[in-house]
Amino acid sequence: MPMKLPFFKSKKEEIPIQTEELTNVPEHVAIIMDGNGRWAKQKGLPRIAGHKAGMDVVKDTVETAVKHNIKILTLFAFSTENWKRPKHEVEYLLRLPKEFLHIYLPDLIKNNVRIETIGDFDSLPGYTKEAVQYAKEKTKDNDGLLLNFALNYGSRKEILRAIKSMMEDMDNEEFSLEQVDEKLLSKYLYTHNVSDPDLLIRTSGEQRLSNFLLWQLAYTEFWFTDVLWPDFTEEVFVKALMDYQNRSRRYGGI
Ligand code: V07
Repeated sequence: MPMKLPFFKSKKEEIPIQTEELTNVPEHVAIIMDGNGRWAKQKGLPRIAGHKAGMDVVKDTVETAVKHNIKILTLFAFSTENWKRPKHEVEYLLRLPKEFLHIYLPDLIKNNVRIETIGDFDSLPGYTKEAVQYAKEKTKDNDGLLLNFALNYGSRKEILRAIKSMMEDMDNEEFSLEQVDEKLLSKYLYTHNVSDPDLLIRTSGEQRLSNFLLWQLAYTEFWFTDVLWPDFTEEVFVKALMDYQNRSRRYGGI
């Protein structure tokens, strides 16, 4: 008779990780990575410790996205409103792209990930621009996951910029007023080369858009969780993907 083994249950095993392939995975997932400051406060740490923890969760999230065959992942990393934060916090945040890439770029290249950004790139500090530009160039021919960072991004500014640029082109008689439609305006947005998100995730319990992708989210499914961004795990991500799968299954049944 075989000896009975002691029963172990690790914390990780309490929630089984989805190993079977998900069906109807969203092609494009956008995430508002909120709750880093609150996470740090709860632990009695400075806010920047939350941002650092959040950065490592970005890497895990990219791996989950690759694993489940998501094609585009757009992450809201720095908004045009974030400049209003204390100077030392802004500087810390804007050093994170370089730090992230220093640690993880080789892995991203191995995983066939292409890095892109949306937002006012030119107004970023040199140390941010140089690191990100280098990563964009290094990964430009990769055809796996498109990892799209919203950096110095604000949706109303994006739409205004698009309209101004479109009016300039109309002045130069590239097209007439009658030709201006949704499709044409879309071509002037930062997101001209990507499809609209299928799923938007926002962590940390807030249920607003905070000037993120206002035009592009017109038909997107929204998914909110109270989990703070540094606690966002594969389990939580897969739960969002499964809820998305169930929602679209219902629509399909009608
Ligand atoms: C930032 C970590 C995630 C939580 C939200 C705020 C703090 C990764 C990047 C990044 C950006 C561009 C890039 C490579 C990495 C990043 C900022 C903040 C400004 F090419 N995380 N992360 N950028 N946080």
